[in-house]
Amino acid sequence: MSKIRTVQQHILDEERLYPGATGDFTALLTSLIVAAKIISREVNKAGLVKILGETDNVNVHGEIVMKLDEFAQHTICLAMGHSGHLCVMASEESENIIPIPDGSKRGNYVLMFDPLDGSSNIDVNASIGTIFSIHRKITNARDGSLEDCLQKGSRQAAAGYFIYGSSTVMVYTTGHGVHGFTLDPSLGEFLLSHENITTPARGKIYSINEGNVSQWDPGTRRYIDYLKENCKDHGHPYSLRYIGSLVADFHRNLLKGGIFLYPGPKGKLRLLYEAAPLAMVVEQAGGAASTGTERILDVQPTSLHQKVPLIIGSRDDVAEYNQFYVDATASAAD
Ligand code: AHM
Ligand code: MG
Repeated sequence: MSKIRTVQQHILDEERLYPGATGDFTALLTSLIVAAKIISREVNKAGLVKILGETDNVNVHGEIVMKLDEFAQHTICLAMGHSGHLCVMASEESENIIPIPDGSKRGNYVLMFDPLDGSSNIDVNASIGTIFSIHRKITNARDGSLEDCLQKGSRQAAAGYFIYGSSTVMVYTTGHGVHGFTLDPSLGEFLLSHENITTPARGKIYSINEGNVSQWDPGTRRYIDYLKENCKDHGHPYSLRYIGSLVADFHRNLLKGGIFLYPGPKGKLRLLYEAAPLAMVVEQAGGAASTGTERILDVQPTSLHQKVPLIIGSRDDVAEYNQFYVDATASAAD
């Protein structure tokens, strides 16, 4: 029989790896987990909204009902703003940095998050998720600033996501491997279900929105054609799997192996809330993440909502894509 471990026990054990750790980090993640449990509960009720008598934005009590992505944003801000461990937050759903409320204790960590990634999938019952990225404060003032948020992904103290799917799963890393926990709704606890996740060096899946083919650069076009036409090079055909919900596409490829692409020229996905945290997770699992020319974790953020091309997944697949991209760029220059 496998051991039963809660996520809190696991995080405490990880924190003990750092001499002089205060327990703040464990407390921070614990607050975030509470927020995710509340979001998970609401996500699970989403399909019942109309049946239970809610119309448009008003429920049976005449109260205004928030959209789920707004609800997720609000819940995380409420749970984390008063946790005492953060100096500033930033979210995909907020234009500017989110200060810690007046009167609340300040801490030494910075939280960046996408409260409900893939939220256009709510109505069709597909998996969606919350992505998070945690940095240490680098400025000296009591409150954190934009500078604290605009750090390279390689400096993240921790990163991960919650996926609200057939079950709710949390995946996180603090730089010592990647671990997954499944929420047992009857206990209200995340239990260790995926210890030390490693992603296959090469996969059999590619995930891309092929409807955008007319906007792709030549390298991406050639690479996708190659996966379809020259699959004999890999000894197996590649299958296309695309949900259109990054957390869900990423999670599947992490476990099974494969490559997810949202290519340039500008990309759609955000560096701070989507690309960097998932890049830390995938690298810790043995995979890779690039823009086509640069490691995602080395990209210096210049603004809060900066977008990047994101090529992420199995190590050899990402390396092969990078080669196609570089070769196509070089031949266009000739
Ligand atoms: P969101 O954060 O507003 O939900 O947008 C991001 C989502 C990702 O989850 C997903 O990978 C991507 O958008 C899908 O985009 P597209 O519909 O263009 O394929
Ligand atoms: Mg998103």
